Amino acid sequence: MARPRTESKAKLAAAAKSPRGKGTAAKRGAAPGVKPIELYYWPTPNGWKISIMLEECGLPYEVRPIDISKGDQFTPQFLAISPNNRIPAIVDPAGPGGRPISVFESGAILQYLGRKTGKFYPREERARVAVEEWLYWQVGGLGPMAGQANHFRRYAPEHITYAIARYTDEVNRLFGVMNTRLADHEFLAGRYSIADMASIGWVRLADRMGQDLALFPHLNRWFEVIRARPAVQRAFAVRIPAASKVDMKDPKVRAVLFGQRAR
Ligand SMILES: N[C@@H](CCC(=O)N[C@@H](CS)C(=O)NCC(=O)O)C(=O)O
Repeated sequence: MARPRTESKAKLAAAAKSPRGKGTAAKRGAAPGVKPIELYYWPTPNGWKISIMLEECGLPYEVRPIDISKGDQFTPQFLAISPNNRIPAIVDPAGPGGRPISVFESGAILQYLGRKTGKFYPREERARVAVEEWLYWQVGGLGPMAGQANHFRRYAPEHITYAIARYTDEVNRLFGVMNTRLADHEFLAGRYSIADMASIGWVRLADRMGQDLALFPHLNRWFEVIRARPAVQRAFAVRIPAASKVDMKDPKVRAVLFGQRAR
C-alpha cells in the first residue's frame, strides 16, 4: 500500500524552496533509496484523480498540500511545475532516464503514471483509444461543465438563472452519456482504467451539481463499485485538515479563487 504523507505549512514552505523534493519529510512506503512521488494536492475532484491512481498502482508518494484558498498555487516554486496555477501536479524523482520529471494537468499525469507502471492504461491500441476517448471526454467536458455548475450554483455572488440552468443541464446530459455507456460496459472504457479514476470525483459530488444519482442506475452501479475499491477508499481518506476549514464566503478566499486574470 502506498503511504501518503501530509506536510505542514512550514514543511511545504521548505519544500517550495526546492520543489524537486529536497527538505521533505521522511519517506514511508518506499524501498530504501527510492524517493516517493511528490503529489501537489488539494482535496478536490482533480486532486482525487491522482491520489486514486497512486494508491491503485501502489506507488509510494507524499502529499504536498497546495492551499488554493490561500494562494499557494501562485508561488513561483509551484508555477515552475504547474504553470496554469492549478492542482494537481506531480514530481517523480525517478522519471525518464532516472532523472526527475514534473507533470501538470490531471489527464497528462494519469497517462504518465499509466505508462510508467503499465497499469490501468492498456498498451493495445484499440483498448488505449477507448481509454483516451473517455479520459479526454472527462477533462474537456465533464470536469469543466461540472466546475461551472458548481460555481454558479454555490459560489456566484448573484443567482443567475440562465447560467445555473445551462451548466446543470449540461452535467445532466453528461451523466446521461455515462449512464448509457455503462448500461452495457462494466467501466467507461470496458475495463477499469484511468478514465474511470478521472470521472469519479464529479459523480461523488453529484448533489452539488444538482443531480440525483438515483435517476442514473448504471452510473450509480459504477460509482458504488469504484468507491468500494480499497485504493479509492484510501485516496478519499487522505485528510488535509486546513481544507475542511476553508470558508468560501470569506472575501479573502474569494479574492484568491475568483476573478483571476492574466498576471
Ligand atoms: N485542467 C486542470 C484543472 C485543474 C483544476 O481546475 N484544479 C483546481 C482545483 S479542482 C485548482 O487548482 N484551482 C485553483 C485556482 O482556481 O486557483 C486539470 O485537469 O488538472
